Amino acid sequence: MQQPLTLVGTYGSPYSLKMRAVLRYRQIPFKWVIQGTKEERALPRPNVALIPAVGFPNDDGEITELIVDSTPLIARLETLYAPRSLVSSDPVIAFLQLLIEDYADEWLTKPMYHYRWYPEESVERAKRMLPFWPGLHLNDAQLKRVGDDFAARQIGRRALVGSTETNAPILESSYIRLLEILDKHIEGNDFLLGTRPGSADFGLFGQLSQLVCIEPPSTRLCFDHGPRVYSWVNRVDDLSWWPVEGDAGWYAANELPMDTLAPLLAEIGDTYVPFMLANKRALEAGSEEVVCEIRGAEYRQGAFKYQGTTISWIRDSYAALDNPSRKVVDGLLDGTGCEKLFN
Ligand SMILES: N[C@@H](CCC(=O)N[C@@H](CS)C(=O)NCC(=O)O)C(=O)O
Repeated sequence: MQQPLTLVGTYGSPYSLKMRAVLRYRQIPFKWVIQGTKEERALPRPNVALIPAVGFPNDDGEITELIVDSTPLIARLETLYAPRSLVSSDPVIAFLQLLIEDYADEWLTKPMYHYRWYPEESVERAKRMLPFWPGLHLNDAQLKRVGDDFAARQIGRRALVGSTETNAPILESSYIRLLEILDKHIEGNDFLLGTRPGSADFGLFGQLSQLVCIEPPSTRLCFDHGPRVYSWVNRVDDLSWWPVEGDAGWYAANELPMDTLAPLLAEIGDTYVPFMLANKRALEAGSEEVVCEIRGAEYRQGAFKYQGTTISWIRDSYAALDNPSRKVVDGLLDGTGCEKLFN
């Protein structure tokens, strides 16, 4: 029998739930370990202090190292397990998966963090929820101390992610537009790019697992602007039952439902793209601040090194497309704003 992987994460971590949903869908055996428990402390430290962290067992079933970062982890799983792959053999579809996944991981995470740590209602709720995940038996005094400390630390990081008073309308309207776009898409489709899920679905799922299910203000918005998204999120959490045959189930590029995908690409082109480009420019210029225009409004935040790396993944994957596939991708992205990533 295959030795199970170990997945360290927690319920309030979008990337952890993304990773857990991938493992469930792919029917890869794993053991879920909640961050901050004694079971987690018995494991080796991961290469970077982040969750999710995945432990790959050696031949004796021992976990000797834990590795972080969901996108490369998903790619590593592709090399280890064949069934129920997240990657289409069509390079066009594979490229779109990566682009949409990165939008979710690097942009949608901003509204996610914002709705958790900006509205007073969310903060009060988070303080009474997050500490119990690792410490179910905390008493009331411990709950207060842990909740207050955690909230103070996370609120202190808000500006790093872009959750500031001036950016608030940009992040909030971007989340609402995404709900409306996804709601229409889900009305006619099971997943983003096929009748089977790919990394785009799991990336969106991760952030939405928090936005639509945990924080009260963003949950209310979901029912006002995209009620189908709520059930879709419930579903993607565990797709172990979803039937998949071989490589079947991906849309061909010429049968993509562009009536609902074009608005999604345009939304990505309006938000993620100007931010990612400005961030890259800031990093190259050695500037600490990113300033860009998003749908006519000024957006500011600190430069972020990691997103300088993920934009390179997208560019490399675009550069690796064969000529006919690149032409198809160019046709799909033309006029959405996403093409600016490659100019
Ligand atoms: N790019 C990483 C991001 C992981 C990440 O940012 N994890 C957050 C929790 S969702 C974290 O561990 N933050 C460090 C902390 O809270 O101390 C991935 O895709 O896995």
